[in-house]
Amino acid sequence: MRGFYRVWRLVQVVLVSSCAMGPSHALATEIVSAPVSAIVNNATTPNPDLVDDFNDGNNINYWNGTMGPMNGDGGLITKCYFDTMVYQSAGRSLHLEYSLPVAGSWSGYYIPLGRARNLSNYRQLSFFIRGVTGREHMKIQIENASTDESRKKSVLSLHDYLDTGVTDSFHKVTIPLDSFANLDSFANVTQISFIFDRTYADSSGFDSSGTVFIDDISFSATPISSPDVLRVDYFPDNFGPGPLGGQMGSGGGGVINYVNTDYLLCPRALMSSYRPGSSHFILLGGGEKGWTAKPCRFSRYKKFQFYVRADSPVSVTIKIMSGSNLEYHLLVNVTTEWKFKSFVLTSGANLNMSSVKQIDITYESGSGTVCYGKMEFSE
Ligand SMILES: [Ca+2]
Repeated sequence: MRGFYRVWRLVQVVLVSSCAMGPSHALATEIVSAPVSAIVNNATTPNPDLVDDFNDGNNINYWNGTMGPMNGDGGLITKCYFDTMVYQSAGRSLHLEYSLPVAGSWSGYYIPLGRARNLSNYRQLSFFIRGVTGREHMKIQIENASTDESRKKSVLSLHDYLDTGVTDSFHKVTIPLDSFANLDSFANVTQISFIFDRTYADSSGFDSSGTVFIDDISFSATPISSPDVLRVDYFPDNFGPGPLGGQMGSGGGGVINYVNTDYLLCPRALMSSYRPGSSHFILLGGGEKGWTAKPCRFSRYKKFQFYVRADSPVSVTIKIMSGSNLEYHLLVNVTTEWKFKSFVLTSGANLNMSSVKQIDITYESGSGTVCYGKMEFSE
């Protein structure tokens, strides 16, 4: 991605004026072209979990990674360290202004962690974000140093973890590291990236250009809640890949729609239109372009739960699938009222929670619609 750097520098000369549209002193923090040796990171690291708060206004974060913008396939981006739009009352934030003028274009910002880091004791990644119009979008990617090309990157969508959506005030985004399910290890993590993707914007009705401010990127060993949950999907967008980074699809004539007219306690619901023998699958990991589920170490989680209702009563079989072709079948009786369903998951003859790969929803008979909301694993 750094191959784009030379092109980026040319683009930046043109775009830098858009950064200058802010307060004039904001432009003074634009030092992307400074040689690394000239940058002195003289700020004292506030705490060891903080990757960067951007307060020192330079490209080297507290974990000693040199950060920068990236772009491709026609996407553009410009960045500043902005000192009037910050999460805390003082300092600076990362200001990213992206433009994705053609189909397939993307841009982003990479945040290396200095070297391969063992994050095994951390539970979550968090940062603060605000936008301008409320129609901004973003993806978050984590990479490791794996030799397995198919498992060294995991990319998730911001809106799967920001129930308010982006607004013109700062919101904290917290993502369990377990959600980056496509990664095969957290013992060798090398980089975080923020990515703006035209394909995703188009599919979910977001603007193709926008501005976001990001602050206080941090890891934490503290669980988000007790019991902690891992989102399978809350269905906030029209994008197939969900909060665990895998694809969703249908077989046997089943149809999936994401609806905001029939929901409970979540932004939207998954509406499943079924007929005898139809099914849906949710892959865990595998990425946006992959169709192979990846075994995930979810031993921490003891339950699978969701909200569900149907247009007429129906029995649904949900299959939790794990390595060695194990399948754990849950029989769910669905009524016309929204109900919360929670099932205890126990590793045994039919399930291995250290290699969970896929969730299948299957219907043996009948036809109609079933809506699902807030599907998750829970401790
Ligand atoms: Ca800051």
